[in-house]
Amino acid sequence: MKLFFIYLITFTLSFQLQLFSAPMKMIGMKGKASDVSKTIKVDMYDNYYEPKTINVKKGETVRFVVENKGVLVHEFNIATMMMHKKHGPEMLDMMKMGILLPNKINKEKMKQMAKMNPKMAHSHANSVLLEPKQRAELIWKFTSDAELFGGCNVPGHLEAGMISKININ
Ligand SMILES: [Cu+2]
Repeated sequence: MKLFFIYLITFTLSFQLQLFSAPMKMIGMKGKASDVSKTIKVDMYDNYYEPKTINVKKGETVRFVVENKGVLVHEFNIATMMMHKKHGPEMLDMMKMGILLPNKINKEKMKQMAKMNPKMAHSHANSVLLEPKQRAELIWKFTSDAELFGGCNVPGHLEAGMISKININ
């Protein structure tokens, strides 16, 4: 009987996780390089982005060239405010496990932990996580009208003002 409840709880939890991943479609989708019609440069500092406002058109595929010009690890994550709030605790877990250090990402540890919990691999199509001086590209297709923000979910950064509004016209 006890075992049955454990199965039931596990099933319910995995079902809820699927529901949580549903909003991903609400924010758009990973874009194709061949569809890119605009490139936007995003510079990351401690703790803010340049630019603070990002203008895109609905249906447009944008290449974001993100560069970390600060001395801390930063993320550029495209999401709704609700998704940013949910993502924060995941980053805090990464910090507690020693994967995410203030100015460095422990990639070895990240690989080890990801074997047990894929979330720890921190690989999302809608975000990049960069060490100081690193640069990466993110191609995103904006297909929805959801209110989106580029945000950094490294603990404390979003609250400190590391957030840019994305206007979809
Ligand atoms: Cu940050």
